[in-house]
Order: sequence, then structure tokens, then C-alpha cells
Amino acid sequence: MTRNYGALETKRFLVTPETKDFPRNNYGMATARGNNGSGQRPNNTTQNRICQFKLVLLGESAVGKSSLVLRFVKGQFHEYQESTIGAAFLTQTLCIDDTTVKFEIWDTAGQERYHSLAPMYYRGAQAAIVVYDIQNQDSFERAKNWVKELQRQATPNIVIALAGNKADLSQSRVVEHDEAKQYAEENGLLFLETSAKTAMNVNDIFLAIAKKLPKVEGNNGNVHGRRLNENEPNRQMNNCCK
Ligand SMILES: Nc1nc2c(ncn2[C@@H]2O[C@H](COP(=O)(O)OP(=O)(O)OP(=O)(O)O)[C@@H](O)[C@H]2O)c(=O)[nH]1
Ligand SMILES: [Mg+2]
Repeated sequence: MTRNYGALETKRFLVTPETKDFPRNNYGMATARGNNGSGQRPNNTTQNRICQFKLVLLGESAVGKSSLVLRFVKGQFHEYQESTIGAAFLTQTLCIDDTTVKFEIWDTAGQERYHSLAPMYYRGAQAAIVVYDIQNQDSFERAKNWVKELQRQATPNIVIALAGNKADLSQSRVVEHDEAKQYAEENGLLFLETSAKTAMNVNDIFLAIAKKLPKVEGNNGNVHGRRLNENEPNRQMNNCCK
């Protein structure tokens, strides 16, 4: 599909799990932000556990995946968000009690021509957000297909959240809240309606996932998240313990 991208200047290249360690992402955002380097919270209590999880966003093009990530990571919203090429990689952290949860976020491209790349991004993911647009029935059906694909082919016990995005446009809603909620319950998914535009439920959906993820060390970090060293460079603290 085509979209008016406005004047946004975005670097366009394919980021893959193999190339992500180069200092780039396709929002042109820096990913190491606000590290206070001390390993301490503002109240001087020491942060004693850091867990890292791979999270992937999937869903039809234009449902608002990149906008949700942009809201969560930078607190911003762009009316003319550029359609994603391949995928974008970002990180963000949350604190739950004495645990810092670091999300490695893969924001995939929803355009059909990128579908075959998706397994590369959801492989090894401990969490997924499957996004649809509450104004678009087809996007809800597409979301259900992504859920089926994840349940068949992704990490066993992957935590899946369903996000009914663009909730600020509920006057043109076609997917009913209760229909999506029932589907989510029947399939063991977390479910929230979100708005990247107003920020409604955006942090909440990541927080709900973080709470549901097991915070114990697993086999090579594949199932339970990787526990990081306190002094690891580029550790992000700015969204932590607020
Ligand atoms: N009103 C409203 N518009 C939104 C919301 N989220 C995203 N948009 C708009 O919807 C359009 C598509 O958003 P994107 O974030 O690029 O969608 P995407 O799912 O990443 O699309 P692809 O990268 O092509 O897969 C943009 O114009 C956004 O500004 C929302 O919550 N409310
Ligand atoms: Mg996108």
C-alpha cells in the first residue's frame, strides 16, 4: 500500500537479528539512552536483577505497530509515520519491583511482501504484540492468522498480547471490544485496546507482558529471558523505576 510519508527523513535499510548490533535502526533513533551508569535507583537502593526479553510486533500494514513502539520508546506520535521496511530494532526498559526488564523490540513490516521475513524476527522471541486496527475487520482477521502462526511456529510459551489500536477513533470502530476480548480469552492472549496517538494503554500493554514473563534464568536465555550483568554497557535506565 502507499502512504503519504510527509517530510520524515528515515534511514531505509534492512535490519535483521544478525545485523542489529551495528549502531542503527530505521527510525534513526539512538538506542542507548539515559544510562546513569551507577546501577542504582534514584532512592539509592541497588537494582539487583536485570532480565532481557526479545519482543516482536506483528500485524497488517498501517495498523500502528511502529507508532506504538515510538510512543513506548520515545513518547512520540507522528501523524505521517513511514511504513516500515523489513523491520526496525529498538530497546526499552521497565522496572517491576526489584527487576529491570529490558525489551529488545523487533517492529516488523506489515506489508505482505515482507511476510516471509517474519519468522526471522519472531524466532526466539519470548513475547509478541499482535496489532490490529479497530476500524478494520480485515486487520483483525490478519491478527488472528498471526496468532495461529506464532502458536504453531514460535517459541513454546511465548507471551502474546493482542492490541486493538487506534482506540481514539472509536466512532468508526468495526471490531467490537467484547468480540476481541472473547477471542483473546479463548486463545490465552493478553488483550488491550490502545491508542498510539493518545498513549492510551501503550505502556500498560508492555507492562502487562513484562509481568507475565517468567523472570528466572533459563537455557541460554531462550525461554526465560537473559539475566544481564549489572555493569553491562549501554544499559538503559531512563524509563526505569518511575
Ligand atoms: N488516530 C490514530 N492514528 C494512528 C494510531 N497509530 C498509528 N496511527 C497512524 O496510522 C498510520 C500507520 O501507522 P504505522 O505505525 O506506520 O503502522 P505500521 O503498522 O507500523 O505499518 P507498517 O510499517 O506498514 O507495517 C500512521 O499515519 C499513524 O500516524 C492511533 O493510535 N490513532
Ligand atoms: Mg511500521
